[in-house]
Amino acid sequence: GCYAKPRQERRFPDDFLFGTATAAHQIEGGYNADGKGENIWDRMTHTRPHVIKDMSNGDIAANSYYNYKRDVEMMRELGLDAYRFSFSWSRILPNPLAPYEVNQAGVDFYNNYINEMVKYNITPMATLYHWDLPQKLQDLGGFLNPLFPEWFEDYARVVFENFGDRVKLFLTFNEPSEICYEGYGWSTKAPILNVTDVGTYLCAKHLVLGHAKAYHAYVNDFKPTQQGQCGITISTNWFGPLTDSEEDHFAAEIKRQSNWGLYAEPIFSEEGGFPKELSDIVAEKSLEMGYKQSRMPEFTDEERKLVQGSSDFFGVNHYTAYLVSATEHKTFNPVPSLFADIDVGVYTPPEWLSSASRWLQLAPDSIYNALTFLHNKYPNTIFYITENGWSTTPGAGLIDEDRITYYRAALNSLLDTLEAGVNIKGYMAWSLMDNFEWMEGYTELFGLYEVDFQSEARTRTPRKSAFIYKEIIKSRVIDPNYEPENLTMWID
Ligand code: GBH
Repeated sequence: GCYAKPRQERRFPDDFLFGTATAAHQIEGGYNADGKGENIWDRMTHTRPHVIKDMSNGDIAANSYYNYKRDVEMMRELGLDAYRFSFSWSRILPNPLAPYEVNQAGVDFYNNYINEMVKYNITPMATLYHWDLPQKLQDLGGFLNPLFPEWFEDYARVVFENFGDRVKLFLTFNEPSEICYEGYGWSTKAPILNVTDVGTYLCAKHLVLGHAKAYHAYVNDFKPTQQGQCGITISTNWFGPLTDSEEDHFAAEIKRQSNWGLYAEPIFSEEGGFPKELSDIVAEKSLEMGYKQSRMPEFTDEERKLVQGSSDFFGVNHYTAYLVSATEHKTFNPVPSLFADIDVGVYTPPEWLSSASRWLQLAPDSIYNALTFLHNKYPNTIFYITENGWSTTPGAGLIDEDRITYYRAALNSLLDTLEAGVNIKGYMAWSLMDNFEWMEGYTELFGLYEVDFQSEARTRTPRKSAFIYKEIIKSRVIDPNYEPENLTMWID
């Protein structure tokens, strides 16, 4: 293909942060170690193991709870500037309703992890919530309980208090749409509630309020001394029109509003609140169906103001693109539901290179398309790409040419985007190592390092892509011809 164009003259800035990303439940294991409480993934995988493709779980995963020194050694091997990881809420607060009862062993674990990074000049970027809600909060309704924003603020304060002296880049939530749509409005993430009519919309409101409360807690009570930044990560794949028709352009816009606008608009737009056209559609369809009010809740003026502008930067998880049609490629959706509300079809051209994941193809220029769009919509915003990566199947081995093709194409698209004047300060590759891929268990692997899940030690071995990424980080240039001499790793 023509994806990786030789553009050796183009350099990444010296202060650009290259990193990798992981999430607590996907790597840590130690699911009941040293006082950790139960979370929604523990509960779901233990009581309904068949919902996971290979009936696996995150009980041990890559065992990073015990292997964190090796993890940091891998970061040093790659020469990373930064590392994105997440805190496990239930490891820090086994009783999340009693935020003064901190589990010291959990805090010690994150202190050790962070200290080890900082010792080697690796900038920690920490997510407060990457999908592992304490089960007790789920028993009370989780994100659908109007008290959720307060619970989240209490937890956020504990995190800022304990780690904010060393962590200067905080993210409140990872991927609101996957939390709200997949977990509450559908059934492809815990807690698989499948409340299709209102689940996504109610969750969205409480999530952005929780984000805003945590943000203001940081700005008012921690930022003055800690001097860091607090943002949110939203999964922002590109949705373009299938044809140039007006209908397809509108379909793509509605798809964007329902996929990431629901969470980005209230925080980053001038007007605040949920996206306009989508709100109108949901309100109209709700009334038609006999609901007393829109299935999408309103914000009070006070709430709207609290949320508007509540982010120092925009974290983008970007993987791929889809083409959207007003008429073609529609699939069955329950009525009412978010997908029935928007009523559009989504298409992936078969010529795009495919990964091991059904939803992940190499779409040309997708970073450029998504990030220039976001930049035009929300001018003066600082962006970080907080995830981007490629999956292979177990047994595919260490020579991962497709992953290399993907990373080179993505990073070339990122250079195009920087040249277009978009302020992107860093890039985190997903993932440092193979890990528990949620509903897919261990059947789709995203690691630059392979993890041997059969070995007790969970031995980590660099794939070829690790050497390519290392060379890009070091040289700040994408050399399409670079080949490692062998697959022996070293620390520079
Ligand atoms: C990220 O989610 C997550 O943050 C991370 O934890 C995860 O390991 C990583 O990416 C790799 O998946 O089309 O119905 O099959 C990516 C989010 C995952 C959202 C797939 C859309 C489509 C499901 N995307 N999902 S479907």
